[in-house]
Amino acid sequence: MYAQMVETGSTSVKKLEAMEPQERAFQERVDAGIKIEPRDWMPAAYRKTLVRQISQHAHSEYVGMLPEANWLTRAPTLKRKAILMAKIQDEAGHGLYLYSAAETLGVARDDLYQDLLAGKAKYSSIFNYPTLSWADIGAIGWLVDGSAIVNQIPLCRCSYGPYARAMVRVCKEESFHQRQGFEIMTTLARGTPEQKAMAQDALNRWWWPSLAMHGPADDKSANSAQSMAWKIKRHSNDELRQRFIDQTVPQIEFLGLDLPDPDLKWNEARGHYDFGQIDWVEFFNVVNGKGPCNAERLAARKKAWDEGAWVREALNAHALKHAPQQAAA
Ligand code: FAQ
Repeated sequence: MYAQMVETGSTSVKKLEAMEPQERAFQERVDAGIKIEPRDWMPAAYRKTLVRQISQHAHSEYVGMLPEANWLTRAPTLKRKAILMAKIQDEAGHGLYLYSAAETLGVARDDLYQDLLAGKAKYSSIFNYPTLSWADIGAIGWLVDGSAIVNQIPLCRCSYGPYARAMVRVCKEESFHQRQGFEIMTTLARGTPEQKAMAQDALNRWWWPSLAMHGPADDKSANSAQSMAWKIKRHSNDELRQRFIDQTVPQIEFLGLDLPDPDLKWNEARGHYDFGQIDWVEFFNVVNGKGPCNAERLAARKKAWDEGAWVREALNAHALKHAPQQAAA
């Protein structure tokens, strides 16, 4: 059983025999693949872990709109602009599903969001890098949404029902995002030498952050062991990172671009690609607020929140005005 097996990272997982009856019954339901729903009893730490992961995921979707929004006014054609606008709106929608899923755990969306604005909550490291050229929009769809899909497909089988169900639709939309990114890269890679060079530069810059986005190596991942025992996470960070690399290298070759890492080589014995060292110092700097765009991203979200105050006030006034009719109905 998972609860007895998993022991990675810096945490160890309580064994089934050591659990109180209620917790043991909960773990047995999880082990049997039965979904946990909002009104079911759950250990406080399971609830806390879900709130942490789902809210970080929601914040990532919201902040994640910003790097691509930078190119909305400069998309090369009207069609590209319409596609990009639809993609960015999808990301906002994903944020909304995820905040709703978090709310089923008894937390308030406003509180979670205020933690983000105050710089107290984490969001994905990947969104703290700048989008310097149009090719970056291709690279984000291809590599960032590509990484997100590898991570999120297993989340469709997460033990917590509302999170798992939200992920089903998110993954369908992410799949469109990944394809539109790859299509931009294909067009550039088959274009003029300057366009191909732009695609190569974007690949070189986004490759390593896309690998790091899967989280710290397993032996440094504080939460993995327990999250896997609870079947919130179905695979470790390193497993998903390797899966992403294995599926993406042939796509780089298809595009005719150079590999962004000289150590990327197929390892026949492992049945996987070997790859070079990820810069974990850079990763933790970015996670701790010291990445190239952290301050800019939070300032943009704060500005949007402040400028939306009148909308929230109007909605509240409208709701108050109609409350008596609604109560009567
Ligand atoms: N960035 O113990 P672990 C997207 C933190 S959505 C920042 O391994 P865990 C769609 C972690 O929170 C992208 N922090 O943690 C899109 C923990 O800190 P804490 C977001 C990170 O939770 C595309 C500490 O390090 N996806 O891209 C990162 O077991 C394009 C130790 O790590 C999700 O959120 C990181 N990369 O595993 C949108 C998916 N990695 O909280 C717009 C759901 C780790 O203890 C445009 N989340 N940390 O203080 C997950 O699957 C997991 O939370 C992991 C991390 C795998 C991200």
